[in-house]
Amino acid sequence: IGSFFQETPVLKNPFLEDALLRGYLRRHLPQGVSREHFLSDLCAFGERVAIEVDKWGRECEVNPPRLVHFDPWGRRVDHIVTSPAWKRMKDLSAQEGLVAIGYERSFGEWSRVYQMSKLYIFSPSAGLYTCPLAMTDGAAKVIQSIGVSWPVDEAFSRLTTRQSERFWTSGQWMTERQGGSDVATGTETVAVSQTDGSYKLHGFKWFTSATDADMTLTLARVQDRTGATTPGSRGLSLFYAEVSRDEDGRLKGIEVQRLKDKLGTRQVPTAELLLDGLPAHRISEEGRGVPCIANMLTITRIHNSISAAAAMRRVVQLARDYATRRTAFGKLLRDHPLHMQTLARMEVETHGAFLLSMDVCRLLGQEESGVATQLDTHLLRLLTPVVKLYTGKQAVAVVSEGLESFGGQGYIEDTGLPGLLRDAQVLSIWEGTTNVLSLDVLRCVARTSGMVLHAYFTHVKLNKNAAVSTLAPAVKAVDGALSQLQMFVQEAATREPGYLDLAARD
Ligand code: MFK
Ligand code: FAD
Repeated sequence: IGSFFQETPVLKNPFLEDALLRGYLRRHLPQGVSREHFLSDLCAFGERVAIEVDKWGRECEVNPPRLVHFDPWGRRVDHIVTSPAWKRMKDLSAQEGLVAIGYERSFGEWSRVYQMSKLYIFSPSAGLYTCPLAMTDGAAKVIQSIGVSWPVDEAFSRLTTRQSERFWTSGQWMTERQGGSDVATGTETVAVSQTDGSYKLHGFKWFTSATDADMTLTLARVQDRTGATTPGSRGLSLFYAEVSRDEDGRLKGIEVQRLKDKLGTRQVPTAELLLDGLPAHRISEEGRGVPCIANMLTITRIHNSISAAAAMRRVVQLARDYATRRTAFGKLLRDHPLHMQTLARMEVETHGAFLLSMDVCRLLGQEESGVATQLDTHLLRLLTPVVKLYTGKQAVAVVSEGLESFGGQGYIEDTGLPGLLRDAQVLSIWEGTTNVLSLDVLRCVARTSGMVLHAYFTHVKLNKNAAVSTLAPAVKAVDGALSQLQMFVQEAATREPGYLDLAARD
């Protein structure tokens, strides 16, 4: 049986362990009482994540949601049964203000940086509860931007509350069978107006995530008196609907066809829904559904980027810890220059992803608190699709490399590591694929007659020195790893003539 058992990698307080996050906050946050509150809250939350929440996240993965179509007596109920850990994540999210902080704005223009720092710490341990939180945040943003009034005022207060018993999450039902990227052509769902001014929706939504949500925002085409609808984007309006049950326990106007069997994100219920007279309220002007839901896309894409950076950070943190515990060829992994070079490269990617994502959060906070310049607003518009598409791709590459740094154990399910890779793979697909986001970059360049690019180059010029000092630690880390590597190659060459030629060729 043998007597050796490998020490496992240990998750320590992800705030205290993250010199990059702490350094960023130290450099940017203005001095004052709130800064201390901000940092001590992050530290306490980091402790909670490491000790308590991480286990719940794992439970969400091993105890995924399931769909119960019928009750024991044959009545249709369509219950999505989720794990106790998933429900605990909901309560925790409210109590920790993971959506609320962005709307309370107690930290003025820094509120989004505060909120996203918490989500960054939370995300890799969250059992993907960050998915409903992203959509909840996006829905609150849409409601706020159209002006809060009946019937969505109550919804807004529930989406942004810290009281767990009142807290609601929202879905975002856009994708239909014909098109998830091209919703303008792909949306067949129709809205039939009712005498009281409300609507009933009829259609089929092909992907709806976190379908245990309390409400949703969704797109549909309003039918005129003859039953005709307007095709294309101009025919789409935005609707608000609550997910509720009648007195017999049946979902009102919804049938859950099935839950998707997915590569990853298994913690999240993702359903196919038949909308069969779902009661709804139109909340955009008729035909303005797409530009209205674009506010939601901005928020969810920023959340996506933070999740991507956080996944990279987590795998690097664990791999670094493991390198101090695992021995190969007579020394710890951390003493192998080649292994350190691999970790250094992952670290540099993570730095880049983090800094770009956090800067976009900073711009969002500035815009929302009314202190953004025109340049900042243009930058936010340009960088949102860029950061989402770039970090989505990076996360897959870095997490995959991260798994390899645990050797065979990186491939073993109950280490929790494979789940990180599965969940990273979706980051470039949902909320707009890479190509679709590239086209969004061109869209915003065209719509602003190039002003977004002008803003970008002005920003780069203004921040050249700041960028150099921010990147300095990363450059130093790479330099260190490279000189270690050089020593290693030289050592090998003395031991084995001819090795140098081979290494140079590589
Ligand atoms: C851990 C984090 C997790 C996050 C949660 C994940 C849960 C999963 C949720 C999902 O995946 S939800 C589904 C997400 N779906 C998408 O992201 C759709 C991808 N497709 C696009 O992004 C298309 O570009 C889009 C449907 C938005 C528009 O395509 P069109 O029909 O070709 O748009 P068009 O005609 O160029 O623009 C229509 C209007 O929208 C224009 O406004 P105007 O009419 O006023 O001129 C555009 O300017 C506006 N618009 C489009 N994209 C915009 C935008 N406005 C602001 N920002 C944008 N990004
Ligand atoms: P398509 O649009 O058919 O795209 C197929 C390929 O074509 C892609 O590679 C795309 O990049 C490329 N492509 C498309 N158009 C162009 C173009 N003009 N130029 C170049 N290339 C192009 N949707 C929701 O609405 N709500 C949800 O809650 C939700 N949850 C999801 C959960 C999961 C786990 C997944 C995987 C998806 C979820 N989606 C959800 C759907 C997701 O948003 C869509 O799958 C995504 O937007 C792509 O749409 P599609 O699947 O129709 O692919």
